[in-house]
Amino acid sequence: SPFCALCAVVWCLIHPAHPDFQICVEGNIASGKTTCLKYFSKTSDIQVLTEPVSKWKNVRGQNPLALMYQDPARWGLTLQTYVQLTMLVNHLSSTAASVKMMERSIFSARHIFVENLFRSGKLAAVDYAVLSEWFDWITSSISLPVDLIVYLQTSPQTCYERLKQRCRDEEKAIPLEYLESIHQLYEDWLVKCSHAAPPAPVLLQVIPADHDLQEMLHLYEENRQKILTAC
Ligand code: DGT
Repeated sequence: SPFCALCAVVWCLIHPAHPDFQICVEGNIASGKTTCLKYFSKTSDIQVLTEPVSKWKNVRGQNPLALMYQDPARWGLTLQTYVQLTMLVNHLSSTAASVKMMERSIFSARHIFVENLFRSGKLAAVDYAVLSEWFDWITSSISLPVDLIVYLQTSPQTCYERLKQRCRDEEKAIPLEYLESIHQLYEDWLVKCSHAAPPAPVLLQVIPADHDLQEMLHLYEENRQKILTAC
């Protein structure tokens, strides 16, 4: 009856479809997350959400990503505020698929990138405090479940070479040391669990990701079954 159809629409609006299983793909800059997501996007019933990097390069005509690389002390807070918003949107986006796979997360934005800016002296203590307050409030007030983290573990040198090859304008000035710091923070966060706990309870799947494309596709194929079993 029309009444039931109306009820169904209202019910769907109040309870947007949540996937049963949420996966975040994590790893250093140019570790191959996009290739990994592209591979899994071919699996039926997995919805893939890529990192909203195009938004960071163009928000109402402004490019906060480029500004952050030019002058992190001035624009770090601006970029991180926007990254946090776009990540929150991705965490909350509903999907009809039973598995959602997203590139990075609000957690790595905070525990890797904000932390790195602060520890390298490029984020003022007050900016760090404000970003941390936002993050703590968001993650304690809103349910952002993550069931599995796929960590693409690379050497910073490999990422540096891939970065030079892809030649993105914003990333031209990234030195090897930057990738080394990001790598160290990822290892501390996900492998040693020493500076912040991963979102709990979460499964961790580490995939060695220094290999060439062909070998990586092979590894994804091998890991696909493990990941789908975990779901
Ligand atoms: P992939 O596929 O592993 O090569 O990864 P991409 O290039 O698709 O994405 P990724 O992780 O390299 O991020 C794009 C750019 O955005 C890169 O220059 C790093 C930067 N980025 C990502 N998240 C954050 C963040 O939270 N803060 C800062 N400062 N930069 C970020």
